[in-house]
Amino acid sequence: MHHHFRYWLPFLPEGVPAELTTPAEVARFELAQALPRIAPEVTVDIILDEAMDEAFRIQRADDAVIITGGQRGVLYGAYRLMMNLAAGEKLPRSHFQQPRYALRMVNNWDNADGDIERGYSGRSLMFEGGRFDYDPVCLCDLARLMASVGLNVLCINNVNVRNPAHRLIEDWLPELAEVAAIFRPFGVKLMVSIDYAQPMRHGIDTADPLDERVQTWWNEQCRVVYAAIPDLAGFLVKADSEHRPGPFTYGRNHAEGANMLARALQPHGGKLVWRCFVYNCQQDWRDQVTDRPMAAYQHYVYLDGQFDDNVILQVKNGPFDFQVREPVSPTLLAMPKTNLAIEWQLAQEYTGHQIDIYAMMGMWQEVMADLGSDRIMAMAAVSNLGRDACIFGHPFAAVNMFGYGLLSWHPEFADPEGIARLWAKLTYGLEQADEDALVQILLESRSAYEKYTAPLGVCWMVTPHTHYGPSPDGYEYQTWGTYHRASRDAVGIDRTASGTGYAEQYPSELRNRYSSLETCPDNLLLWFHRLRYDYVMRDGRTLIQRIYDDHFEGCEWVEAAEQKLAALPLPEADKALVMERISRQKKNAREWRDVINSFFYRFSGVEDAKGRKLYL
Ligand code: GCV
Repeated sequence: MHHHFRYWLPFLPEGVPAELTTPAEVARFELAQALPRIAPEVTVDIILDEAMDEAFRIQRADDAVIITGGQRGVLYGAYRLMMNLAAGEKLPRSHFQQPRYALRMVNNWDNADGDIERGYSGRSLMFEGGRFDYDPVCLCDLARLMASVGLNVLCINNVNVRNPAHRLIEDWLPELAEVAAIFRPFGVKLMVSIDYAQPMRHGIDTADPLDERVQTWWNEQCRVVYAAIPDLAGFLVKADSEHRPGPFTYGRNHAEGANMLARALQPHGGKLVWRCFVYNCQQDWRDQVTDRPMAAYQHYVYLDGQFDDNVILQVKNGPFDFQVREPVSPTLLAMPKTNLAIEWQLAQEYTGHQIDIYAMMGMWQEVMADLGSDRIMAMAAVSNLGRDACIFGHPFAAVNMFGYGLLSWHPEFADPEGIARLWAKLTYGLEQADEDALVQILLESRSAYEKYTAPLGVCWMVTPHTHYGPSPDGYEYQTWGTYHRASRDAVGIDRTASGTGYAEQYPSELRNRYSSLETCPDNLLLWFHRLRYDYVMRDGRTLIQRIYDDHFEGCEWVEAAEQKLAALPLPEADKALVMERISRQKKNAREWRDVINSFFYRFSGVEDAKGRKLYL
């Protein structure tokens, strides 16, 4: 199978020639090849209005269309128009769009040795063997995919910066500049993850942000970097997190740490994106007071207002770590004087490794509803791309990158069904009934996965390290702060005021919603509460029966989905891959069902009310 990276853009058979250097030129080239295929009667004029920057207006009089915008605006407008026409959507006479978020980032977790941390689509498209190693045509196609959904920043390496990736901003700058030149015509700027302790590789015996030698080193290094790549978007930093170096070593806080780097970037227009994934990863499981999800709030909220203007704090969508079900991170709701970015994970680390089908739009919608779109100014997502023939690993995982682009452009466009349908239409152009079947599978996939894995927001019952498949006690006696504390009577953690107090980190509406058993959503019950197995749920079932039922239902969904997929007329290569993956998903789901149900059966001793098989 080779997709040639077209995915949701099958009407663009030709790659964009390397000679084209501006987004407007790319827009014209793309329209010229797409229109004869999707709408031969339509003619398009492009009018540049630099002041409009990323915004665009599409005006239509019968078959004559005018796209007006800045350089990037006309490119986004052109892709938008092509997708509209290809999907047979009706165009309004005049249509204006501008992005809600200035930075719409993709974060690669690619290592210089070629593997990808939490990558499930093969090896890196960027690196191999400790150096840059890429196919420029592929990168160009990737840039096109990003631009087609409005994504404008690509951080090319893992936040865990391992030797020799630190060389990216040192002696690899000429190559980095070549990569930047591939992405530039698509309006995509590069970003680089840096090692906080990088000056220590150069004879400086500290990385203390208040030490003048450290500041001087970064100031000078930024000058060198920006001489090579004047439009580099900036740096991404994981500091004091999971054994990464950071300001805590020197008794400094994260505003001091981030601002030092931000000031080195500032003269060049660069941004400093600072991740807030900071918690104690060496907790004693006996410690019932420390509650890991509270950590980011404790480390950052008191610093609100102290970060420089070009600092952006990047906070994961939930306070743990990309679990199947998490409430919105309270840190995102508590820092009105700070630039914030939300971080999603398209890579399906805890959500099925791109073997299991898992469309994320429903999660985004729920989180954004609690967050509100104006708390943040940027979005980031960990990439799900790799070098496999299908760069998304699973053909359907493409919907997550596609949808993420639309979401980060403007949450107004993030309605789950709209995304699934548009993606399905563009990618496969199926008959209506088949499209409906596919869309339904996508929209139900998250809930199905949630049902057969850890129950009701309990999280973390995954196999340690790999994070695929069940292991109910895998993390229970470890140092990661990830406990369910199941006993023979009860499971879950009380995170209300009477417990760890985590719920107190929320503004009153969410605090009340989660703290009360009356209003806490079922799917977060065990996140916020410790409940007995005989606790009676709103629908009259006991907690233990709900756990059993969900696991049987989740598994049945996969079995039914396999049948439906078998009947779908997908292109041969996709079909083969989809069927291969769903059979693995079925195995996985059965394993989850039986392991989790047995786990709770053994503790509780309660039989399934419906008499289904549980394993002692
Ligand atoms: C890049 C989780 C993942 C790690 C990842 C980390 C992070 O802990 O398992 O692989 O490291 O999150 O987001 O920094």
